Amino acid sequence: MTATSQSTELVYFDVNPVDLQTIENVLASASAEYLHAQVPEFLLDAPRIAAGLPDDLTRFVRTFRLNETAAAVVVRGFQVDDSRIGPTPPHWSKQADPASTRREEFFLTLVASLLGDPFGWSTLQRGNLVQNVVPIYGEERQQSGHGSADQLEWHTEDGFHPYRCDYLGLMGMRNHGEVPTTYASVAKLELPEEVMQVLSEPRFLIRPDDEHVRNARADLMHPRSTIVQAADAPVPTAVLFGGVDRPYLRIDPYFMSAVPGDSLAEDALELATQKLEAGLQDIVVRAGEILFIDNFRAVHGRRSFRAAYDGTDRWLKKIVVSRDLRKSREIRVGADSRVLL
Ligand SMILES: O=C(O)CCC(=O)C(=O)O
Ligand SMILES: [Fe+2]
Repeated sequence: MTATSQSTELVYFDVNPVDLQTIENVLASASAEYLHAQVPEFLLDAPRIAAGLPDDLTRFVRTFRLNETAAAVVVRGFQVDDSRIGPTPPHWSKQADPASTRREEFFLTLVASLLGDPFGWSTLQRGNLVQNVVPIYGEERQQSGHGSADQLEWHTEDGFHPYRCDYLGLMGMRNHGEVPTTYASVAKLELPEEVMQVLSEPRFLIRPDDEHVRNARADLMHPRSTIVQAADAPVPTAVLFGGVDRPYLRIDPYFMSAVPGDSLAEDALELATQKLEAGLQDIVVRAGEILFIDNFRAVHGRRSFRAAYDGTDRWLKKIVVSRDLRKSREIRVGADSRVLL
């Protein structure tokens, strides 16, 4: 069963009990055959395994990909056992027992593989394809998935980079406090023709966020990293691109400016920011739910919250997906590598 909302372009898919059993069977056989969701053999076989998922689920996700019928979708109904997944890790690298969320990661990765190729960044969580979004002590005010006290300002994921993801998946492990993810579709961007025109021209600079930059600068193996280049000398880009009737967007106001001296571009960016801000809505990703965001058609962020660091904090698993991994070949060590340098 699905429920659609035209105005927000957010569509829900509710997994029914029969389909849930089908999913459990698929995950049980995947668990028997593969060590975890990041081993190359599993990723290679993912399309075949995903073919065993319920037809209405695969059709729903494939329609999202091909027809761009929504800017975000939520798949809900999958169950996560709060006691079995273990405590919320105090740090992304410190999950007490990585195997405790193996089942959940298989499901997230399988559904993601219906959208394209999952990949990672060497500068984010050491290239992991499935990441932990958890609040980290001392990072409360960071603009990253590890902040809490400050809201995470809405953004295009890795908007500074030409090889940013087409889709971003967030799966709830635990979210007792119902801390919302924020979301706005590009459809909210109704602005006068001349403003849209300015936004469609390469008159804007987007810089990488601190986490990417810190790790890129520390990586002495790749001194000419595209991330360091984007930090030191960002190349002007357009906010809007793609179909003129239904454009895509690339925007991250917190790390962004108009090209210095271009006051028209500055005004246009301000107007676009206001429109998206006004259209921002909350989506609570609860345990077992997966929110997929079309990173070309929507922005997302997170509301602020108070972290307790007692093992019960909000915990999401995150995955990023490319429709065509080949285009990033110049910054991967091999054709078969899924990690962008
Ligand atoms: O925590 C969230 O809901 C969103 C986090 C986020 O934007 C990210 O990790 O890229
Ligand atoms: Fe994000």
